[in-house]
Amino acid sequence: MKPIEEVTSGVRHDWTNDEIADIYNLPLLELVYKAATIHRQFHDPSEVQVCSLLSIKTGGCPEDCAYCPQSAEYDTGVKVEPLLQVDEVLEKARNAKEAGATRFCMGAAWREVHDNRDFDRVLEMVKGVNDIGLEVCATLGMVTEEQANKLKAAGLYAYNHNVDTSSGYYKSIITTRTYQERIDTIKNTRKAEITVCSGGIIGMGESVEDRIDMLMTLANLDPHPESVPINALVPVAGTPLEGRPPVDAWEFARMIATARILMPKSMVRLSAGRLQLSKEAQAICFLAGANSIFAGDKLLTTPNPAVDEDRELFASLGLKPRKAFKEEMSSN
Ligand code: SAM
Ligand code: DTB
Ligand code: SF4
Repeated sequence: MKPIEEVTSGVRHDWTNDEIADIYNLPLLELVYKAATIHRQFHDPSEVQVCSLLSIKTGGCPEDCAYCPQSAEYDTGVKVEPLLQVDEVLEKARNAKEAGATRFCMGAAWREVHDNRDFDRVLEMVKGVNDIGLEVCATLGMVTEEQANKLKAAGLYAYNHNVDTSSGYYKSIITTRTYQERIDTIKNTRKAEITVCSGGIIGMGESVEDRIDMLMTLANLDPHPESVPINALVPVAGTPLEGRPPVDAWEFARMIATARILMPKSMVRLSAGRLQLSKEAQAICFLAGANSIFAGDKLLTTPNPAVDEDRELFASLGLKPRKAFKEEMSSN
């Protein structure tokens, strides 16, 4: 094994499985220390990006993602709703900005984008949110390069499309689209010069090997995704994963720390699952290099910590919200 200083120096896109496993399996405090050290080289450790999430089209999705309360395959009690109106979305965006968010992410329960009036409406939403002065992000399922170009022209800053898990475990979680299709969508958004937001979920019954494999996929994208959401499964009644035990906080911290070491310039987002984490566990994650969260009491359909609670947490830890549009797209 190479000394860790040698392994971790600079931004690399040629990580091997063994190198990542050696990092992931370091004694936890050693791992957190290394990650914190790298975090400080590339970021201001007192800054955390505050993102707001809004479901603009809820439920009734034709995909069968085993974790997802919005799949039409499962009876989860999520009400199917049509695409929101532009005005409604812009009002939520203004409220999010007032509450301190700098990035606004709009999610649609779609398998893919279709070139229809709904897409035109989403383009209007993107334009409107951008005009408000927020970093606009969207997660709409698969997109072609042409659709990505339209989103870029409307002012889209980032596109979220997660790889979710390892290529091997993926087939146990989703059967209605392939891993390669996910990678292709990421490439299409990259070609359109939209920043990439891509990460995954832990706690779905995957092995540590699967987690390492997923991190290798992300860390060997060139350039790295500018933002990497790490989600802990929110088990939802009615989905095939409803009975999964909660993710161990130390495992979550290991994922965050390893992602930070592998992708030193990227924003690492402590995403879904924060309600299952204590304040102390979240603090370890921030120390280990997490520098972005979703704020607001709802994610897309599931609950998230209240804004006031996060404000208190930031105050206790001496963290401050990061400004919008800060030095992304720079040789990740
Ligand atoms: N339909 C689009 C897609 O799948 O790309 C966009 C929305 S989808 C809800 C966005 C991401 O949310 C998924 O890729 C998954 O990583 C995450 N997600 C969905 N349900 C989740 C859950 N129960 N727990 C944790 N993460 C979840
Ligand atoms: C991401 O990685 N996590 C967010 C965002 N990207 C779109 C979504 C989390 C969804 C959690 C389940 C729900 O609220 O429906
Ligand atoms: Fe649909 Fe996205 Fe949920 Fe999969 S994760 S079922 S594609 S909304």
